[in-house]
Amino acid sequence: MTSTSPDSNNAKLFARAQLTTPGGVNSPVRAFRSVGGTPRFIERAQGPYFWDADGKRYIDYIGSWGPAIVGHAHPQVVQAVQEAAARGLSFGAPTEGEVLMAEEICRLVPSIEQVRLVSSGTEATMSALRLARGATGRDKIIKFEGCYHGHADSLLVKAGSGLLTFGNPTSGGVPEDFVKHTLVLDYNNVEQLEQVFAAMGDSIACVIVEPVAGNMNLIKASAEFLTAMRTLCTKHGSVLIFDEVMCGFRVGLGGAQALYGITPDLTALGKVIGGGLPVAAFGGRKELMQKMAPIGAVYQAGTLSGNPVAVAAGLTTLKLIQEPGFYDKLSASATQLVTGLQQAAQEAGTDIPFCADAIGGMFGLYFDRQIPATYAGMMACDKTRFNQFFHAMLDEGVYFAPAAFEAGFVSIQHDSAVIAETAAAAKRVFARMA
Ligand code: KE4
Repeated sequence: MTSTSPDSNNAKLFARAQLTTPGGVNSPVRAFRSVGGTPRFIERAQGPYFWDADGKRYIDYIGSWGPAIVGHAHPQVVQAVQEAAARGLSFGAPTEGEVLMAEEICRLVPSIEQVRLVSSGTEATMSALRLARGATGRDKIIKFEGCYHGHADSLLVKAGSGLLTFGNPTSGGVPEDFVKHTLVLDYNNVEQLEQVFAAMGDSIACVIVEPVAGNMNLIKASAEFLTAMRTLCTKHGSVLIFDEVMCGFRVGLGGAQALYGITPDLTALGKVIGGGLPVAAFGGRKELMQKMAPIGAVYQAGTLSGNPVAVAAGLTTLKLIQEPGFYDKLSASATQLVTGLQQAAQEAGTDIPFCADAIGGMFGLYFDRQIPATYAGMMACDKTRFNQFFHAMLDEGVYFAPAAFEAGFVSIQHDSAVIAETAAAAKRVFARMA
């Protein structure tokens, strides 16, 4: 019996799950619909590994899509959660932990003078957008094709037919009216951004961007692109929102804004700050944040916002990532991985176009001859080859993101032996793909 044969536990669980949950999953990407096949139901995880319902071990390069940066089930994180849980799970009243978390975020991300904790990245970006609109009194927002900011209605939108035409919904159930103020532009296209601001800059409430994009595979913003964005927002009184839900504390301790030296007006955070439990946040300039209820007119709320057990996991994770040399080691692992995979492709003697890239603890794999810098470039990568590679590596016990347009993640527990094991598996796989 393999992990996907009809009598496997994965297959049985997937069949059962689909009876009571749409697609059998609680988040679409988990359903393997982009790569095909049977999703693995994870039973437990430890360090860089997790085990599926059939007891097969995988080297995990998803890390819960970013949160597991210190490795799965880190003893200090687990202990903090156990101790917090023993004091009660949720109170619906303020706690000291939330103050400690807010102070830590403001200390580590200097552009954040005040912060509000929420329970998901979607809530963080949705609230930041509402604040930008409330603060400017403007409706129009700019996002970029390929960037994902969660599933708030006005962000589920694809580019309109022309440069200045507003977006069209990408999801059922989103009325045209909900996206008619959303402009979708091309990532890393400075000239286009300048044209739009020249035409309507004074009516733009905000620009929201992933400063390092991880939802169209890994694509890094050019410094010129982010600099132009900052200059134009300042000139026109628009709010610059950095969605660092994924790249925050992932590409470096201060996030992408520290790496690029660009100061946004608002930042959305998530994933790492919860260490695997539901903590996200939005924050920025105090004069903006002061507009939030209960002291301001922009409403936002959440029953479990700042949940004490989740905050305990996040605070412990934030402590661990500040250990000396943490990001040097994390970056070195990601670099060793992408180098090892490229060498594996070359040593296998395959002429399959393949390259890889990394920044901090996140990486991208591209079945193409060059690393893409745009959404169109990413879409030109060979998805069929990726899917073939994905499943062959899964059979080898290596679990990459189940979609060609997702980024991957290492943890501090992915040491050189784990990376070498991955590269050796890749060499066997590339040789079979040739
Ligand atoms: P959540 O609502 O899923 O916590 O966060 C939404 C979000 C916002 N901003 C960025 C930059 C994000 O990457 C995300 C969520 N990332 C995806 C990974 N592609 C989560 C995985 C999933 O949807 O299951």
